[in-house]
Amino acid sequence: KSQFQWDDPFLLEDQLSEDERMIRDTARAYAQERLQPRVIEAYRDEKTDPAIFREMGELGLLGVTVPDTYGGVGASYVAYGLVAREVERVDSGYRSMMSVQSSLVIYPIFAYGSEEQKQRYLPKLISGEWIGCFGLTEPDAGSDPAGMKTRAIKTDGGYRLIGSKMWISNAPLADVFVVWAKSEAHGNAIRGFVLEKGTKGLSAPKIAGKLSLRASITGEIVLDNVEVGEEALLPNVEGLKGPFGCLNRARYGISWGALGAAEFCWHAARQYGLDRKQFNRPLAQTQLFQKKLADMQTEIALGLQGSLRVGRLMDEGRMAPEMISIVKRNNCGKALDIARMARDMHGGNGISEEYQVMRHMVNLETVNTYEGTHDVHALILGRAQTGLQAFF
Ligand code: TGC
Ligand code: FAD
Repeated sequence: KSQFQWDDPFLLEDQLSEDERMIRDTARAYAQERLQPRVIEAYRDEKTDPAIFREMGELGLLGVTVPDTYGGVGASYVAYGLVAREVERVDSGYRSMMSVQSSLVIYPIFAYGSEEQKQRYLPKLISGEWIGCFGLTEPDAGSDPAGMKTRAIKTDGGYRLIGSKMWISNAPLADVFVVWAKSEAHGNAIRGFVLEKGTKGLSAPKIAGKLSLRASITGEIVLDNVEVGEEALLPNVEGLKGPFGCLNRARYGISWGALGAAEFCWHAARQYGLDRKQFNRPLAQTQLFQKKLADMQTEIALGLQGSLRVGRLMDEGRMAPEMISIVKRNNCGKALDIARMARDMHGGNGISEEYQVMRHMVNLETVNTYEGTHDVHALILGRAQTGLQAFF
């Protein structure tokens, strides 16, 4: 009989290539040695350390799937997912910083940009010297980005951008802003623009008072008649498929990341149950406690296999966005359930910052909401199997 490995029930490790394991180990060592020691304070004081981008960049964690021509690592989407899992094992906010930079800023410039844009932006974004953000959501257009009001008006030699974006990760620290707007000159189609910090009329005030994702800074983007040249337009995409093409990658990464946070909570609950005695025996020796651990183990093991499969299909060029909706929705929802359960299993200690499970739980509320809420992904999957549109 083969040995059962409680923390890797389906032997995920065996399904990874040597390169993927190496990248994963680099991310794990960085996350545990450099991020874990600062997260409790960063979260408590709502501090985002910009040095993290450069640290990740030095290790190649920001351009995992980008070819080395632009400074990337040229590795697989599975490797990218493994990095997200390791970073989010520490904090969803740190993974958020990484996934916005990689999937939502580097990717659109790589996939839709001109050669000049790629040369100008990619090396500095991949090294972490420049920080990027992605502005799609607006105060009145969240789940329905087609309802955006931000517009680009044609000028001699360029565009004038008017509007505002809301809930934008990294924005107050950003050097580079990928912003989506309806362009009058393109029949009101949604187009992407790459803006630079310091451009007149562009500002990014911090959103204060967040009770979730506090280690990752979030802001608005205000576009008050921002004048840019033609070279700011992303030339090679038009319509919502532009931002959605980026979201596919970020959502996929989140499906791995959320399970990293869930694994932290599961392992913490198991250890707590082994260490803590009530009624003269370890909590882990009670049936209810063991049932909860079994549920956590099962959902995480199944979820990881799902993300691995979707990653392999992405690497083979066979991904359909609905596959990503399945793993983003399910893994985030399950991770949130697991974090809530782990919080409960820690009793009173579960609310203390020291035990960290409640921080993960509160973070996962955001992770379940951004990049398409749990219910929006249900509607995407409902439409795909019935052919019926239920959004409106
Ligand atoms: P719909 O009619 O479905 O599609 C419009 C056009 O887009 C194409 N498309 C896609 N292309 C590529 N990948 C996908 N996943 C795509 N989904 C749709 C589609 O083929 C069509 O193309 P074309 O050429 O025919 O025009 O559009 P809809 O308006 O009905 O969309 C509905 C809905 C609800 C699915 C969509 O709007 C949606 O996904 N809403 C959720 C919004 C969202 O996810 N926002 C995320 C903002 S960014 C963020 O949260 C970052 S947090 C990051 C962090 O900090 O980690
Ligand atoms: P709404 O769309 O108003 O949804 C509210 C509720 O209504 C949800 O439960 C939703 O599921 C439900 N709902 C909506 N439509 C329907 C429907 N048709 N049928 C049934 N139920 C429905 N955006 C960016 O562009 N860039 C970023 O970097 C970014 N970072 C973020 C960071 C944080 C910390 C947060 C909280 C958000 C971030 N977002 C970002 C925005 C995020 O993507 C949106 O919050 C999300 O898409 C939901 O939009 P909304 O908040 O407007 O909620």
